[in-house]
Amino acid sequence: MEKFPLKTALTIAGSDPTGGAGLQADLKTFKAMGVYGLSVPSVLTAQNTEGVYSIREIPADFFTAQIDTLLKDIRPDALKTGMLYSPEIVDIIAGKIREYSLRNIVVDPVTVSSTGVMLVRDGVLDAVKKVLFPLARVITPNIYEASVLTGMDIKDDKDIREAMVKLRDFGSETVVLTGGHMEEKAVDILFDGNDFLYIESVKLEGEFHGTGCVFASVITACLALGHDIRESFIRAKEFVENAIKSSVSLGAGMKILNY
Ligand code: PXL
Repeated sequence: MEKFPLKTALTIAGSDPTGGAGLQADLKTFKAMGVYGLSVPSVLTAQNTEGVYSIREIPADFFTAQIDTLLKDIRPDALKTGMLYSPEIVDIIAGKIREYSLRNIVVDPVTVSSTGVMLVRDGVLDAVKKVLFPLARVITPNIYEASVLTGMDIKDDKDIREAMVKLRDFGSETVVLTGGHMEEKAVDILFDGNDFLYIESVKLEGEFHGTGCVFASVITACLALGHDIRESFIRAKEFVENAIKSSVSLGAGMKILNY
């Protein structure tokens, strides 16, 4: 019967049947963080630990019906977007964020799978940049996505800082850049418009599926719980590091984070 103080977070993302990434990973992460997970699939994938084999869109009218039906009833404390396959879906989400006055928006500009398959149609990243970034509290591009979004060739720390300033100029409150590497360290960086906060960890050997999704989901859950962005970032880094350390090989391909 308890309704409060349970916090809720909504993920709008692609379905990944392995549960390593996408909507299923987001839901698991919300649960692990003590937040109630809501979910609307934006696209379906046929995939296993070795790769993404096929993608099916959710028709725009049915996507809209899922969102409206849910949001007329429940207002989430935070919203994360992941794989969005068409520019049309991106526009619908931006409209619904305004219509329902949603807050604590985390935009993960998903572009390619960990196995190198394109997860978006042409024009999606541009649409995400133009209409979703200005509504976001946090955007979480990795280095590759940051290069595509800024048109920069990011080689060193100076480039990283320049790219993060450019990314924030697209309109989000903050930028978190994931997957940077310096010597033997894995580095994630938060830029809030004034300061850069670097968090380093030891680079762990292996190929892991879903690290970006889980990272952005922890941030989303933390925002739903009322933490500030800095605290949410620190917790996300720690959570993903631990989940990588206990990752498992369930299939023949990439390891899946376990938590
Ligand atoms: O990790 C990016 C990602 C996001 N969403 C879905 C995915 C993947 C990677 O494979 O399948 C549904």
